[in-house]
Amino acid sequence: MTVKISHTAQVQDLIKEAAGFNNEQGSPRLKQLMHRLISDVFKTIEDLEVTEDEFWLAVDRLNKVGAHTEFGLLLPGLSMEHFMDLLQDARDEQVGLTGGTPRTIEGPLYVANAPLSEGFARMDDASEDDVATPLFISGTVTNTEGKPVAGAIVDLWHANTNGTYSYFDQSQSAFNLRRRIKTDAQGNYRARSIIPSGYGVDPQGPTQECLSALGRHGQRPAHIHVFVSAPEHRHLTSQINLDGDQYLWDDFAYATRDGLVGEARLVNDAEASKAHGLDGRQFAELAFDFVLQPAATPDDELRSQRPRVGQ
Ligand code: MBD
Ligand code: FE
Repeated sequence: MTVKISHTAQVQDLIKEAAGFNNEQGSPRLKQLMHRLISDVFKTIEDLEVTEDEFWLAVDRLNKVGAHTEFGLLLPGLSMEHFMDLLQDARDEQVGLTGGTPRTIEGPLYVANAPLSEGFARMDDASEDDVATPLFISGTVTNTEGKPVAGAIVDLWHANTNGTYSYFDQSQSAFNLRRRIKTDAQGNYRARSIIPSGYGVDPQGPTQECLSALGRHGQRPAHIHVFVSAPEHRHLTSQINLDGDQYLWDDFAYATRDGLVGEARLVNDAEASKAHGLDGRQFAELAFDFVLQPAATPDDELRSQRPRVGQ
């Protein structure tokens, strides 16, 4: 019978010491979490006979992920951000909190404090007028009883035709394809934008290096992110994933969900095009409504405290 070194009293004491159990300073919560993490890593190393070379390779790769600011990208790729949603869904169901638009992951590319407008916003800076298909987005925010929610903030962000996001792609203008729109008295919001392309992980970066070593791609379907918030309603973090994309149900970040698929319907109608101020060319329409749950506590109205750009 082999004795597990990680289970000996000596190593158990060592883990407690390393996690700060032998002092009165610091954060009790961090100590609890770190104790568990160190224990699990030790078990993994011992059980799977992790070699010294593998251990230091992992350290090097984690350093690279951090140096490229890609932890917010790698972890959704390893399904962890989606798992947080699955956990919250299960907790909600246990207490009978159902209904409303499903949540799905925020992802790493939000920028806070996008320009705010009433009822309507044009989201694109016209820089892709020659190559992009104009997209008219519209919908209503209601509560779970079907009543319109006036004054809700619909905070939208999405990629350009290259699949890249302003701020992170410094070649784009500030807040391009990022807007906050307040719903009107009927709960309606409208936006003019462009059809985004799907997103792909930087093929040269450490996240794709890891995904490739797992035999996986780093592609997301074309999608539009959204936060919807309103007084007395529960904050919603979600996305509209566009129907017809080859990655719709093969998303490296596992964000597509039933109820979150939208159709950007192409319209070839010169009159309708001109009515939109276009020159008669093709455009697309996307109708998408959001249903908010009631907030049980004031905290429910707020998004997570995740550190974000721009706030
Ligand atoms: C994205 O655009 C995205 O939405 C997610 C979840 C991860 C990486 C890029
Ligand atoms: Fe995205």
